[in-house]
Amino acid sequence: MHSLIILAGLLAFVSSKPCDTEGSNNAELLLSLNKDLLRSLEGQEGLPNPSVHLALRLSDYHNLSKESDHLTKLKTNLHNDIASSLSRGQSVVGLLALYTLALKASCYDLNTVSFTVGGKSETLLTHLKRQMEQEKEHIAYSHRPLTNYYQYSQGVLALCVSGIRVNSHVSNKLIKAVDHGHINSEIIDTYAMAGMALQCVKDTGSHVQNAADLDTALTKIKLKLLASQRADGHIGNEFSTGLAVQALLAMGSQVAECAASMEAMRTDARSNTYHNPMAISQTLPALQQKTYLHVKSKECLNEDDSLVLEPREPVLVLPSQTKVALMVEVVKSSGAAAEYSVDVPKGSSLLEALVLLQGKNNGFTFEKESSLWGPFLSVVNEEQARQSDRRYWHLSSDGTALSQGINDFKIEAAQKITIKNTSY
Ligand code: B12
Ligand SMILES: *[C@@H]1O[C@H](CO)[C@@H](O)[C@H](O)[C@H]1NC(C)=O
Repeated sequence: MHSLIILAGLLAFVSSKPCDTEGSNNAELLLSLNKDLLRSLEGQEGLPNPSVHLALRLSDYHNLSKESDHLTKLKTNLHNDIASSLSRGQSVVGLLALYTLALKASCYDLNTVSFTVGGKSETLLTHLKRQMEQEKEHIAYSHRPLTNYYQYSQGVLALCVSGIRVNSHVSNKLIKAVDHGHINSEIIDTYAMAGMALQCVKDTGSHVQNAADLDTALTKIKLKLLASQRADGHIGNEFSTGLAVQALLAMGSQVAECAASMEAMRTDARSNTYHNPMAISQTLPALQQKTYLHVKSKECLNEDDSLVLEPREPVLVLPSQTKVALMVEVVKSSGAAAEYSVDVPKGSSLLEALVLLQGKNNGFTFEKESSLWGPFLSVVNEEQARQSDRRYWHLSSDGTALSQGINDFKIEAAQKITIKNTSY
C-alpha cells in the first residue's frame, strides 16, 4: 500500500512539467485571468486584438463560440485595417505577424487569406515575407529595422511557426543584432521575442549555414534574460516577465530557472496588475506553461468548451471626493520646459488628468493615437514626437519612468509628471 502511494508520488513528480508549481488556488487564478481576457472582447472598442485572440487560443480552457465570433471580427475589421495600411505602403510587420499567429492558432488555412493592394491579390504570408525583406534591406543600410527589432522578431516567428522557411539573410540579421548588442529599445521584451523566433528557426533544422552563430545568439539571449531577473522574480518589469518566461520555456529552461518568475506574475495577477488585456495576453500563456511556439503544432481537436462568463454586476465608480495636486512638466525637443498644475480626483488616470488640465485653457494641449496597448500620447503643446524621427513623449513621475501608459497609470498621490520629447 505504502509503496504504491510512494510510486504514485514519484510518477507525479517525474511527469511534472518544468516550472510546474501549480496548486488548485493557482488554477482558479488562471481561470479568472482567462475570463478577464474573454470578457475584454465584449467592451472592445476599436480593432479586434490579435494578441488577445492568440492567448485565448493557447489556453487550456475555451468558449469556442466566442472565439469563433472574434475570429470573424479579425478577418473583417483587422483585415481591412491592415489592407489599408499596406495600400499606404506602411510597414505593419508586427500586426501582420500577430494576425498570422492568431489565424494559425485557430487552425485557419492561411493560404486562403489574401490582401488586394493596387489591384493585385497576394496571400497574407506573401505580404509578410515581402515586408520582412523590406525591413531586412533597411537594416542592411541603417542598422535598424523600419519598425523595431521586436516586430522584426515577431515576423520571423510568425513565418517560422507557419512552416515557411525563413530566408537565412532575414534570420541572420536578427542573429547579428543580438550578437552585436543592437537591440536597445525595451530590451527584455525584444530579447524574449527574438529568443522565441530564433528557437523556432533552430527547431526547423534548416539553418545549417551559420548554426554556430545561431547557437551563440540563443545562449546570449538566455543569459541576458536570466541575468535580468530581479530579487522579486520579475525579469525586466511586470510587463516583460510573461514574454521572458515564454522565451525561457521555449529555449528549454528548467524549474529552478523560472519558478520565482512564475510566482512573481501570480502575485501581480492577484493584485490586479494585469488589467490591460494586452498585458494578460502576454502573461497568461506563460502562466499556463505555453509559448508562442505551441502555435506551430496546434491541431484544434477535442478542445475544452467550458468557459462561461457570469453576468457582471455593473459597478458604479463615483469620482473620489479627495483631490490630489498634480504638477505636469512638458519638455519639448528644443529643451524648453513649461510647468502646469491641476487638482484631480484621487485615482484618476493620467489621461483623465490631462483632459482636466487641457480644459483649464492655460496653454497645455495634447493628442493621442490608439494602439493595441491603448491610447499612446503623440502630440503635446502642438509638438509631435514622430516615430519616423525615432522620437516619442517619454513619461515619468518624480523622475521615475512610468511602466504604464496614460490610460492605465493612476494618480493616487501628489506628484510631478514629466512628459519629455525623447529620441530612441
Ligand atoms: C518598441 C516599444 C516602444 C517604442 C515604440 C516605437 C517604435 N517604433 O519602436 C517606444 C520607445 C516609442 C515606446 C514608448 C513607450 N512604451 Co513601449 N514598448 C515597445 C515594445 C518593446 C514593442 C511594441 C511593438 O512594436 N509592438 C508590436 C505591434 C504590432 O503592436 P502595437 O501595439 O501596434 O505597437 C505599437 C504600440 O504598442 C506603441 N507603444 C509602444 N509602447 C507603448 C506603451 C503604451 C502604454 C501604449 C499605449 C502604446 C505603446 O508603439 C508600437 C509601435 O507603433 C513593447 C513590448 C511589449 N511587450 O509589447 C513595449 C511596451 C508596450 N511599452 C511600454 C511602456 C511603458 C512605454 C512608455 C509608456 C514608456 C514611458 N515611460 O514613457 C512609452 C509610451 C509613452 C506614450 N507616449 O504614450 C510597456 C507597456 C506596459 C503597460 N502595462 O502599459 C511595454 C509592454 C514594455 C514593458 N515591458 O514595460 N515603446
Ligand atoms: C460562452 O459564453 C456565453 C456568454 O457567457 C455563454 O452564454 C455560453 O454558454 C458559453 N458557452 C459555453 C459552451 O459554455
